Amino acid sequence: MKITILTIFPEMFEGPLSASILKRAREQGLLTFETVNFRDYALSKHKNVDDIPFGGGAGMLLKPEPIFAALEAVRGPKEAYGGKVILMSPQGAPFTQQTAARLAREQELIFICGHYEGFDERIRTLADEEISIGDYVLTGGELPAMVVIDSLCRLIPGVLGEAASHEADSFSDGLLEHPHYTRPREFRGMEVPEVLLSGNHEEIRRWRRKEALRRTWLRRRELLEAADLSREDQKFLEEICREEGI
Ligand code: 9D3
Repeated sequence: MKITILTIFPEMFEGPLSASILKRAREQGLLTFETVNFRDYALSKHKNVDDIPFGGGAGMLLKPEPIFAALEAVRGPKEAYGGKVILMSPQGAPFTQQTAARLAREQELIFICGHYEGFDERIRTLADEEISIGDYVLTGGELPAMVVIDSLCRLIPGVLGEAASHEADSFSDGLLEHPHYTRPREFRGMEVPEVLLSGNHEEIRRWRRKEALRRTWLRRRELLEAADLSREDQKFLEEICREEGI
């Protein structure tokens, strides 16, 4: 996959793209990144990328010309270019695992990141999609673009090992995960549940499923509405309600 990022802060991407999984994916040739500083495409002497709003009001808005020019330089003169353009914006569609899975199938993606401020409305015409990572205000679209890139990269075949890619399936059952334990068996008086040491795989499966349901019920009850629950799950939930005094 080729990822191009339009931003006036290309240095913000250097660290995240050069560590851990993303670093390895680049080294393996599974991903290529290019950052384009759209300030380089500003027309004015002072290289302004923003301006005051028509009609008045506080704050500045990103001007259309530098972003249009940068995108045209990236895509070349033709409209034949296949890369999907994603505008990072607080007004975008909420980002989910489903969005990540869909974007992970693309060959090329272009992210447009604003900083501090809003966009001139005409910039929206460049975008195939507009994405927000949640209802909180950040200083720019750069960290949100990194969040989207990080989550979709790990879904590209070959980026994660075999074991880790199976784990993607478990997210799709829509529940929070059961508790996990590693050695030692006892740590500062806290013991690993006996069932996990039993070697009884059916018992372990049942315990894990029930504890996944318990955690989801206690922390994210709304997820259970959408989950596909078996008769066994219903029985576990009744037990959980009794155990938790609900
Ligand atoms: C006063 C209006 N502001 C919106 C609440 C303007 C504004 C502030 C900050 C517009 C953009 C930004 C910077 N944020 C992003 O560009 C952004 C973002 C976010 O702040 N939260 C969640 N997802 C995203 S994606 C891009």
